[in-house]
Amino acid sequence: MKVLLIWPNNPEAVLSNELSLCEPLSLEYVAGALKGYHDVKIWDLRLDKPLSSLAKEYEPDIIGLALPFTTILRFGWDTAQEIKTLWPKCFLILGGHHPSVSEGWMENFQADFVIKGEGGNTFLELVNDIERNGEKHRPLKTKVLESPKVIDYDMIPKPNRELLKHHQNNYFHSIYNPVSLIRFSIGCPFSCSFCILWKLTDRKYITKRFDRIIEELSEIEVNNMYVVDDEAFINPARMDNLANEIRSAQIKKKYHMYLRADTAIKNSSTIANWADLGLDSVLVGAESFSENELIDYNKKAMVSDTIEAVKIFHENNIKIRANFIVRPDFNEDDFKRLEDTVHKLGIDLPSFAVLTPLPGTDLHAKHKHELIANNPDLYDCYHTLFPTLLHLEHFYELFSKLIYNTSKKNKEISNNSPMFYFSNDNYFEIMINKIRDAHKLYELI
Ligand code: B12
Ligand code: SF4
Repeated sequence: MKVLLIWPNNPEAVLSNELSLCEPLSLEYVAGALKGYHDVKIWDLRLDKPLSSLAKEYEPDIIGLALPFTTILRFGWDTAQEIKTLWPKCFLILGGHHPSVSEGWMENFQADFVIKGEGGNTFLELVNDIERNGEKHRPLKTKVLESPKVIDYDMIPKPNRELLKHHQNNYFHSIYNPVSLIRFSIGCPFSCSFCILWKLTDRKYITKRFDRIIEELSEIEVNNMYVVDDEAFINPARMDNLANEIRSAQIKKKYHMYLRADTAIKNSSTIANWADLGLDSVLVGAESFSENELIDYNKKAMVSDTIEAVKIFHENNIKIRANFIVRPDFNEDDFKRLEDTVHKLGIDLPSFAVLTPLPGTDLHAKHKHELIANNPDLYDCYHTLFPTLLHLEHFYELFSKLIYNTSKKNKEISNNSPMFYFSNDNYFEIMINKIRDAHKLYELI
């Protein structure tokens, strides 16, 4: 069967394609499961021609459309409509993070199937069934298929990165240009109230075999690796062994990874080992400088952990991006305090997320009836869905100033200390303006 996998574009995203544009690893995983059985093409609408041009030369049997974020839904609806118009006989199958965790706003799609969870194997079975049964396999209304939960990484076929090799130099993230994405593990044993990731594996930490990791790393040509594990260093002994394996395979790359501050301070020798291997920067969820807020988020960490972790990272020449939560009940003093503390800490790039009840989280379950808007566009952590203490316009003014004042601009930085994350000053300013004007979005609702 001819299978087309589509990654949609969100031209209005606050974190725009000019600031970060990553390879659709999810679709490479789905394509990996189909490899050798079906003829697959991946179409990245952020880089490739519009679907109307593709339709002139290509007639797929089945289309898989990714819905990776809640914020993509509005453009996802438009893309699904276009697919139905261009290829009316095609089977349309949806998958990705949003439909895996939520039914919210999904009724607007006229898809044949929705696959929840890790997609590859279930997608392959479905494509095989459609090949066998043809039109008879089309359900009268959208049918939802639930993939079995991952309990062992060996269940998941290797991603097929060959299909997007022609774009490999177009994908970048912050200072990592070009970049390639990889997973060493899935899952996290913690259970922060604002986070969904631990629920996807029922708090299990599921690891990929070393030989599979080495094989993938050896095949990837680009030097910069963005490791998209939920918490990469949960098992430090394993990470030390992995570092040794990568060293013996003589693979030399730079790594950007996610981890908790307390993991770093408890395992400073593992961090030093990875720094030696090429760990160049980390993203740490600092969240707050209030112990009570950390308890409220069920973070199971202390404020002092962040302070100590910054020292460990800097001793090892690892750049640190730390994320802080901006609460809707912030007053002017809270914004000022957060700005001052972030300056004092010496974080290379602070980033800020408005407390967001992402679909499927405990936070969402607890507060879903209190939200001030019912608009998927706003689930990007740059907008509030909770009522704010300050007037909305003032809240966004202070929020945009906080980001602006704490982020170094490229023009202020010498050549040997390149900018981290906001890789382009002009698009950074556009982003700041979008946040400052965000209060206007609520008038449209
Ligand atoms: C890397 C990443 C990014 C990258 C971009 C990724 C990309 N390729 O473009 C960057 C940094 C740019 C980014 C940005 C954002 N991100 Co992000 N990101 C991730 C992260 C860490 C990894 C994604 C990934 O590659 N996973 C690995 C793949 C293999 O897993 P998967 O996506 O779940 O795919 C599997 C299944 O879902 C399924 N599947 C997926 N697609 C399809 C399609 C079909 C047809 C089928 C059948 C199955 C299927 O099969 C796949 C393979 O098994 C995830 C967290 C996570 N652990 O997933 C957050 C995550 C997806 N991001 C999130 C968010 C909120 C955002 C932002 C909206 C907010 C922000 N402030 O950063 C922006 C949006 C940017 C934009 N322009 O629209 C949330 C999404 C929550 C939600 N409900 O929307 C997540 C889950 C993190 C979180 N906070 O919980 N992100
Ligand atoms: S925020 Fe980080 S530590 Fe907390 S549950 Fe999610 S992945 Fe784990």
